[in-house]
Amino acid sequence: MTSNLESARITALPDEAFYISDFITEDEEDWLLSKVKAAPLPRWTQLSHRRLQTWPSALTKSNALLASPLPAWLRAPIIEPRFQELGIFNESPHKTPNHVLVNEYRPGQGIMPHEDGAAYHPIVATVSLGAPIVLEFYDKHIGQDKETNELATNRPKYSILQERRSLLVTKNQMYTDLLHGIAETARDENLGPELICNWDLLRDKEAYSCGWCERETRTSLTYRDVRHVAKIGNTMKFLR
Ligand SMILES: O=C(O)CCC(=O)C(=O)O
Repeated sequence: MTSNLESARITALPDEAFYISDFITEDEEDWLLSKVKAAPLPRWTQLSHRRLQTWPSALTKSNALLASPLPAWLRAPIIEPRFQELGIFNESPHKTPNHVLVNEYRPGQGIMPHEDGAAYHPIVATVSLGAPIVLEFYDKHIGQDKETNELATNRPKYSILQERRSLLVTKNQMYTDLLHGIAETARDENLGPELICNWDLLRDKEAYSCGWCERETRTSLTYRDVRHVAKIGNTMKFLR
């Protein structure tokens, strides 16, 4: 694994995105997937196109996080020591992530283009498990393409291929100015250096030499720093 985030920069993208293809080992991946699987069923929220675990808890209506540590299996070895060594959350208010969404996508499933919003400091660090997937970024502004008359948001502006065991970090303009989503498809297509912005940073380009990749179940761990953390005692006082 690289010890220098700068060498992982996706230079084709605006400020800022980084991709590390071998962020965790195969054994760590197996262990993390076993931890995701071991979570009791009520931990999962079944959505129409994916299922989701929220750690340590969902945000309140006012977008605050009730103070509570992340479970040990989401901290080591990902945050401690790897994020710390790379300084990934050095500029965020708590200098460390305090919230993790675990998303599971079966073939054909995805997530509509969306933004993560102001509840979080503008940085997301995503560890991918189980299978590769393409994450797409779209302009926020819905405009009409003069040549095709298509809505501009229909076509992704940038595509990033996330291999299993990789880390993707997006921050600043990549976070604030673009929407991101994952297509609901059973196969990611047109894979190659023209479309995939992080092509040069991939671990195994050969695997995509046919230009497509059949989807398999892919799980993501998305680490963020919620700006507003409420101490439980203060919240109780407020409720009274
Ligand atoms: O699974 C992913 O990589 C993306 C997840 C995502 O967009 C989100 O949690 O907001």
